[in-house]
Amino acid sequence: AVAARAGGVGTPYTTWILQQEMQENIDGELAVVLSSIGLACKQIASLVQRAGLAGMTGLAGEQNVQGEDQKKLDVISNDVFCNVLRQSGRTGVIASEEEDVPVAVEETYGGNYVVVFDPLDGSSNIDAAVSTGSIWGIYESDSSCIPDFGSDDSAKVEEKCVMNVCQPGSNLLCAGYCMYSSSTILVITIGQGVFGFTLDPTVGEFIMSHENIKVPDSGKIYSFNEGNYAMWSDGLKKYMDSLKTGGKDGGKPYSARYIGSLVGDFHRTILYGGIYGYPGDAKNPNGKLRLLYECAPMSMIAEQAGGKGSTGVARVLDIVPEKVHQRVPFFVGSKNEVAYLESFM
Ligand code: P6P
Repeated sequence: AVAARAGGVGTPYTTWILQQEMQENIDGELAVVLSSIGLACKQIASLVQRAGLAGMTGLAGEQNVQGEDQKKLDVISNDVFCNVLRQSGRTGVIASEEEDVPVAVEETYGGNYVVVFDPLDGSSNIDAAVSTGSIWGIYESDSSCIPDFGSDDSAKVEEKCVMNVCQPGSNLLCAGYCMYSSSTILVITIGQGVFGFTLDPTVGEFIMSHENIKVPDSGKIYSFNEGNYAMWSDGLKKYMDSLKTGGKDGGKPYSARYIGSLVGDFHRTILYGGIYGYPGDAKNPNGKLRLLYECAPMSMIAEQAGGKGSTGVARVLDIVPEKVHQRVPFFVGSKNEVAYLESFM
């Protein structure tokens, strides 16, 4: 008889979820949400792979709450995530980069899960077929924020939903991303290490390819948009200049790698080591990336893999969001590079 693998390389994502439930690392409700997210990622992977063919590149003619032109695939990917989460019957509130305000899923609302996500980050790269990704985080619903749909007016419902999603990243039960690149890789943590699953298109299932990912303690790669150098703080300029002459311990200068798509830059950083950063600058003191559905989930993954996620002066996971689309300066990757950066800030 083939012994049931204990969740090692080669394990299908669906099987891994069931194993986590059997080992009581997650409950049945969360297992359903994780499975639904896997479905959303497969659907988006299929759309992204065919974007140029199915006439889905180009703008959707609208702007999102960030004032960014929405690409057709942004809108479609958001619909995909919202639909699978609603249909999972286990999601109470969803907050998306593409939604102005969090959305209460009324038919099942009540003590279920809060899911925050960026359905297709880096979508400005779609027309050039550069890697993009979906990012998500899952929280326990805060029972004190559950609207009373019978008596609360829409403003009260919205207020309670915002309170429910504005939880510190340290509360995250799960964080993950799916990278749509030369291969489609779903990376996830439920608080017990980080696992990577590569989509096998011949089977239509994610298969574990990376067991217990660990970020190297150091890595001589930095990933910043140096076009913003002139607007950076003196401390950050000194840090970057140091990396170009070997960094804290000297030696070989660091290499620059910048895709301009968070999920691609992050995935390379946790596998190869080094640091990815999107600092604040004179024009945008809080940088560009959003705390709730980009920096916090990525920081949970980084920490679970032995790395660090920092604003330069604080641990990202300790920050309590005040607004759903709040931005923070973001530095993530090998603990030595991030700690060295913090010493300049
Ligand atoms: P810049 C993509 O638009 C994104 O949100 C992240 O995926 C990416 O890391 C960053 O912005 C790139 O920003 O200013 O370097 O083009």
